[in-house]
Amino acid sequence: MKLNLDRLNDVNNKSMDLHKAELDLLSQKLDKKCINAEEVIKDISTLQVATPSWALGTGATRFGRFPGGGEPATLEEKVGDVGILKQLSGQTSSISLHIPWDIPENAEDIKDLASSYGLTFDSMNSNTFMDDPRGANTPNGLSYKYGSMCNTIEGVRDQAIQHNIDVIEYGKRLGSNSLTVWLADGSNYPGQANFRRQFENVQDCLQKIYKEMPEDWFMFTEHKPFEPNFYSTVNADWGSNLLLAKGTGERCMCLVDLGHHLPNTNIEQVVSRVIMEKRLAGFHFNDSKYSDDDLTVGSLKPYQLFLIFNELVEYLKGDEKQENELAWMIDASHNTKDPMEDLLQSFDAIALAYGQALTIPRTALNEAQLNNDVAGGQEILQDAYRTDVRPLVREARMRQGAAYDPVAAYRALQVRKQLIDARGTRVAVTGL
Ligand code: AFD
Ligand code: MN
Ligand code: MN
Repeated sequence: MKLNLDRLNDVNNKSMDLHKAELDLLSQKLDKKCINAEEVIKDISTLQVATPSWALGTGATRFGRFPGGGEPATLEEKVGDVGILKQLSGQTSSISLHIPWDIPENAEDIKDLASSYGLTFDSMNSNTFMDDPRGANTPNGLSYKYGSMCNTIEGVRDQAIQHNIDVIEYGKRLGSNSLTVWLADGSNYPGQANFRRQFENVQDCLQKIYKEMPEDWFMFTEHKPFEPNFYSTVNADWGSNLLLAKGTGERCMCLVDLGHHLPNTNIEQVVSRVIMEKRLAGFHFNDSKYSDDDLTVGSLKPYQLFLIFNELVEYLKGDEKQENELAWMIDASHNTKDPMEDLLQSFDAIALAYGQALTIPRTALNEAQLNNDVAGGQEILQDAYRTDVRPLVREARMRQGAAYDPVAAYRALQVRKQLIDARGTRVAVTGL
């Protein structure tokens, strides 16, 4: 389904007078800080965030799922939904698939469909945290119950390696160039497993998968402190992740999922460290109160998000570059919201944090730090954070033909109703 852009323009036009006045005033304010609003708008426009195929349907917890209507039942429909998100936000132009939840049976057709919406395929996600729902594994007795790559049984490890190689093959056909590996591997009880053996097994498997990747591909390993294992996790933190990445190969990078840190972790410092080592893969954006809650980006800790983007802008505007382009993706689960609205809110929050960080006068910040001007440094950051940069984000969106206010436009255009009319109220999404 494609949206009628004339109607979108009508909705946008209602806000245009106010928008122009606000943009003008903000540009003047930024000018005083020697920040060029035009450049910030251009930078915001270039930040494209991938949509995960598993976030397009209502998420679930182990206590149940409360689905909405009109959710995508097929990969084709998911691609169509990302197309709508692109039209409304101008902030997403790729889709990230999870195998085996979204197997592209006919890769050429799916690729063509995606490009008809202006979409490409982002990182491919493997899944060895559950047995293949198609029942491929269990008849052999090769289950991931006690881990995949960390498993003591060689056959299970080989199966996990082969699965990842299969995922790379799907990705090659779709034009992707990276594999994201998140492992549930770990243990639930002290005494269950040997930390070192588990780590070495995982390292060995990653090396074997790495060898099968095309030379222009990157591997992203994603750490997480706990869940589904509650005593230990093999790739538990950024330190373990960095060890694994370095032990795997030059093109193995550390992915930072914002929800995968214990409460109060200084994530912006983690980001700085990983950048320092030239190993940052990119992000899985979300927000959380406790850990891995998978809530909407920026809904709880927008200042933290801004501080993370402060580190990123320092990197992006600096001279030292990594080999890989940073990968930006949302990884969230929407239990009580319309997933499309949640994603639109997330793109907006990311663009806002980026926009705010772009308005930090970096020379002045550096000087404050060198002179130990503690209050001064804080003033500089907070002034940028408290500047309402929404006019810049809106302008960036509208220059791409997208909405002034994506959620309001989504509602005004009655997108969910149109999807329900087309697909009915059935629910068949795959994912967690
Ligand atoms: C996990 C991770 C990871 C994984 C996803 C599956 O965040 O990125 O692919 O959930 O839904 O917690
Ligand atoms: Mn994630
Ligand atoms: Mn997660």
